[in-house]
This record gives sequence, C-alpha cells and structure tokens, in this order.
Amino acid sequence: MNIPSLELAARDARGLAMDAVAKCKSGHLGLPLGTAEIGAVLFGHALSYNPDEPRWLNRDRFILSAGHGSMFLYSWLHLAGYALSLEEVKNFRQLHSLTPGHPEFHETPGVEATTGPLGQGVSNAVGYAISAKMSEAKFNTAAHSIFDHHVIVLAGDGCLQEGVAQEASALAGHLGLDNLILIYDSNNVTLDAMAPVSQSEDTAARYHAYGWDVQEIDGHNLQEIADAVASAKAATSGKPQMIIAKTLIGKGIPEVSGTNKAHGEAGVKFVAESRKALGLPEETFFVDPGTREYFAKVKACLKAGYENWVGKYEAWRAANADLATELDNAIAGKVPDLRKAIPAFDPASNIATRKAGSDVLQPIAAAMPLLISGSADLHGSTLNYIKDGGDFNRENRAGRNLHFGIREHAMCGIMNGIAYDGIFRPSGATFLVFSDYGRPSIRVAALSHLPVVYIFTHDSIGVGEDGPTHEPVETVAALRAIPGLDVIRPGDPEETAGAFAAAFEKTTGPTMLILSRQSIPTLNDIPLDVRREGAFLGGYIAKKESAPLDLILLASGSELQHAIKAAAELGAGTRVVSMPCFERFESQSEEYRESVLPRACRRRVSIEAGVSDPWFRYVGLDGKTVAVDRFGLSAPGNVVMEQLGITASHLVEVAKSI
Ligand SMILES: Cc1ncc(C[n+]2csc(CCOP(=O)(O)OP(=O)(O)O)c2C)c(N)n1
Repeated sequence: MNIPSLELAARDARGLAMDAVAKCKSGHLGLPLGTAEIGAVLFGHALSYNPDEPRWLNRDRFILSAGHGSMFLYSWLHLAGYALSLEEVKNFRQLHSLTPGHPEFHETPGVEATTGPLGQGVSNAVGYAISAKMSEAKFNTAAHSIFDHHVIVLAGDGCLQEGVAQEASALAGHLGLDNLILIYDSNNVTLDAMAPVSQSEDTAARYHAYGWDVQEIDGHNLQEIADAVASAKAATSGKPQMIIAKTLIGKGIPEVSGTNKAHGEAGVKFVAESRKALGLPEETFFVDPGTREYFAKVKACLKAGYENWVGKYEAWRAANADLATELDNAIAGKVPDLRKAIPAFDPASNIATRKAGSDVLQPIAAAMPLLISGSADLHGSTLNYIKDGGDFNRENRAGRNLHFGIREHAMCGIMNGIAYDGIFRPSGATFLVFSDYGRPSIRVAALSHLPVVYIFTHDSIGVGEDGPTHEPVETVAALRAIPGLDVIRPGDPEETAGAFAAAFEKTTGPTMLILSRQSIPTLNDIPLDVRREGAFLGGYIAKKESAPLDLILLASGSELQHAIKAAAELGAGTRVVSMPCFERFESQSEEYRESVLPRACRRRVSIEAGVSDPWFRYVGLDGKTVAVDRFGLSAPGNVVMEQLGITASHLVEVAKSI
C-alpha cells in the first residue's frame, strides 16, 4: 500500500470539501474532513470498482449512509476517475449539478443510493447484501463465479441511532450477511451537541449481540483502516462485519474539529488558514499531480481486475445461455405481459382482495423468476407468500420469500436496497395501517424511482374487530400525497389482477397495492377486460348511464360494490366511475379523463372508507363525499361500515341531497 500517496489524496480530498462548502456557503464539512483517510483507503486501495462502468455487476457497492457528508462521496468519486468533473464538484449544491446537497441515485455516477434521511443507507446496504447473496445463489455455477463482491456502508452516530438501522442491522446479523461491512464513523459528535448528550450505549456490544464481528481502529491510521477492511473482506465467521473507526470530526480545521461546530459549515471562516496548514496552495479546488498520477495507476489496476472478470463473465454466458438471458432481462427491466399470465377468477367467487392478490401473485411469480416477496411477520394475513418459492435464510440463499420480522421500516429500506441493485424485483407486505412505519423509505423509493411493490392489506375500517388502531382512515390519502407513488386500491378480484400486473410491469417507480381484509363480491356486471384494464388506466366507467348523464358516483376498492348498487336506485342518468388509482388516471390524456368525468356533469358523489380530502379533486365544489373523517370503531367490520355510513343506502341518500 502506498501510504504517502494516500496521505496526499486525503489532503486533497479535504481541500476539495473545504473549497466546495466554502464556495456555496452550505453543506457539511465535518464528515468529509473526519473520514478523509477512510475515503483514501477505500477508493485508493480496498474497493473493487471500475469508474468507467459504474454499474459493473461485480463491483463492491459503497453506500454513504451519512448522506449529509455528500462532499466525501463527490471528492472521492472525482479523484477515482468517475464521470464527475472538477466543474461539477465546484457546482456543489447548485441547480442541476451532479453534486446535489445529498447523494441522489440516478443523478451521479457511482452514487448507489439516495441518502440523507439518516439510517436509510444502512438498511439499503442490507438490501444490497441480500441481493448479492441471492445473485450468487441464482447465477454462480460450480464452474464460474460471477458474483463475489462486498457491500460497504459508511455510517455515523446519527445513522446508528435511527431505528431503521437498528432493525436492519439485527436482521443482517440474523441472516448472517457476511458480505456486508459497516464502517462506523465514531466521532462522538452529532448535530446539536457531543453525542454523549443523547447516547451512552456500548455500540460494539450492541453489534456483537446482533451477531456481527466488530473491530475497533484509529480511523486516521491508513494501515489500520486497510488491515481492518482486508480482514473484514476475508472473514470466514459467517457474520456481518463492523469496523468502528474512531475519528476526529472536522480534522484539518483545528478551531472546530472534535466538536459539533465541525458538523455543518461553521468551519468555513477558518478554511484559508487550515488550507495553508495542510500544505494546500492558494489555488482552490486544487488536486496535486501526484494524486492524479496515483489514481490513474489505481484505475489501470482496477481495470485489469475488471477485464479479468469480463473474461470469466463471457465464459459464464457461453456456458449458461438461459441464465444470461434472465440476467440481461432483469438489468434491462424487461417484464413479460403479465395480464396474459393471470387466469380469470371464478365469477361466483366472493373473496377478499388480499386473497385475490395471493392467487394472482403465483402466476406472476412464475412469469418473473427474480420476483421476491417478503412480509413483516404477516405472511399468514397478507397472503403474499410465493408457494414453492422457499424461504431466504442462512441455509437457503435462493429462497424467494423474505421474513423481515416485525421490522416494517427496515423492510421498506431493504427493499429499496434490493431495487437499487437492480437485479431482483422486491415486494413486501404488512397491514396498511403500518405503512406509516415504513413511510420514510417509501418516500425515498418514490424519489429515487425504484420499482418496489408494496402489498399492503387490511385496508380500511372493514378490518373490524381489531379496532381503530388497526383501521386505516387517513392512510390511503397520505400515501396518495407522495409524488411518483402509484396507489392502487382495487375493487374486486379482476381489478386486483390488473393492479398486480400494472404494479409489476411498471419499472420506473414504486406501486402500493391496497387490499381488503374482508370478502367482496366479484363485479361481473363490468366486463372482465374492462376491470383489468381499468386498473392500468386508474379510472374508468364501470357502469354507463342509459339516459342523459346527470349524476356520477365515484368509488374505489371495497366501496365500488356500493356505488354499483346505489346506481340501480338512482335512475338511468347515473354513471359509476371506478377509481382504483388516482395517479394513473391523472397520467391519461385530457380527452380520456374528460370522457370518464365530463366537466359538464357537476352532480358527483364519491364513496371511500377513508378521509374525504383526496376526493374533492374529483367531486368539485358542487359534489359531496361519503367518507370516514374520524377514527374507526372496535366491532365486526360490517357493523363499523354500517355505523360510519359506508353503505349503498347512505350513498343514495347523499346523492339525492344534491
Ligand atoms: C432522519 C434524519 N433526522 C435528522 C436529520 C438532520 N441531521 C443531519 S446530520 C445530523 C446529525 C448526524 O450526526 P452524525 O451521524 O454523528 O454525523 P456527524 O456529526 O458525525 O457528521 C442530523 C440530526 C437527518 N438528516 N435525517
């Protein structure tokens, strides 16, 4: 290992961080300065990557969970030779730059995850590690091993304090993810204060208890860092690896280092002096030619490793044409036509949409061999178990059913990690009301355009006996507020079939499938194709008026049956519009939307067992809603529905009042 070159690179990275934060007068200096030696060892020595192929299949994945320290990542990606120019580094945090305030997936080559909400990156790394284990099991053969990389995540006190990281770390230990290395930037400082103000646990003991191996090192000693990473990579214990790196936050700016003042940009006023003391010239954004030379050599060396892998990969492809096609399709996001794969339901069936979901998941899973289905300890209720898929665990890395335990937040963060990796298609389940426990990760999935599918059941006050704690009322509306998330609440088994097909055929973002606990009738008056296609369209005419249009009833999910029933009593001029997915409906042409909801008809009533807010968009000022603008009740589901007015007769009454 070339210690002088790595020292020089660490100095230059410190300079870049100081200059970028000083130039834009915002950002965080503490982490990039405090972990410069860690960055030097990782990017200049220990990681296996190819800057010219940032998505190389067998690269080591590096995730900066402490996303506020984004200048760490940008400096090192730049120095390592990724397509991230010095100009971009100078444009740190500016409009449309490749160096946004916090790292964003899809924006910057080499950024593996959108991080910033603390703790997310740790759960993403666990997802990446699971994806790697699955990839090894699925694609490596006795003759050719094309996947054998590691996942390295850098996290600070903030990440490790967050529940999502605790949940994910416990699961990683349980699953024995020995391809995962967590480097803990232990600097004793958080934002407001020194960490001991809010933290006194023994983190090493905590991770030991989770089932991890733990090393403790001086995070500024290049040799110790390199040795620790090497031994973590070589470990044979079957455990995930933690490296506690003791660091001095803001190292290089003595006026603030070691204190919480180093955390943000308070150190900027001391930058000029500090740069001088580090031996940096007056020229800002300076990179020593020696550092450039060193990284050119590193790149050449990494490239040789990459070429060597390509040789193995080509041989693997030649010997395993079917597997190669499967992998190609996964990476290209190719999905078969799922509508054709799902058989029709028995028209006489009267089942819950969660049960219908269970039935349609099976042929979809058969058509999509890389689809994964998990549950937060509720497979028995959410019914999304892939039959014959096996369980993913220590013994079976080929299992397609993931047991997340009662860890909804980690489940959603881990699914993001699997989706970032882009090989397997993750789906996961819990009760809809607990989507709040995973919401921060669902938001990041939407922001990062990740094709994650949530199969969330027990969707309304129809849950019944479990009472108001388990009966979502505001939840669907809150989810509809997340940009880029398709929220589909199907109204019968065939709409459910369409909803699942729409969810898994979409590769540009997440979908939330919202399913009932209680049985609902199959709505045979609406042609099967119309119901299936309706889920894709998001909104459609479920029952057309037979006289001049004078009333529109809008409904979603289990309330569609009530709208159909009410229409029969409300006269020939009544139209029923099924609205399983607002977001999809909004993406249709203006012409189509007008054909479904003609502006001229202002007598409109919606019915949904949830808060009324989202429906005003469609019923307008002259319309009314039949909704649940309060928490639910503890009683049998049909009694709760009756009590709170979610019935066809109440809908008729309200419609007659306008
Ligand atoms: C979920 C979440 N809560 C709060 C914040 C705001 N925040 C950003 S950094 C930080 C402190 C992080 O402390 P630490 O991880 O020790 O980072 P360091 O001070 O070492 O840079 C906080 C509270 C955030 N980004 N995410």
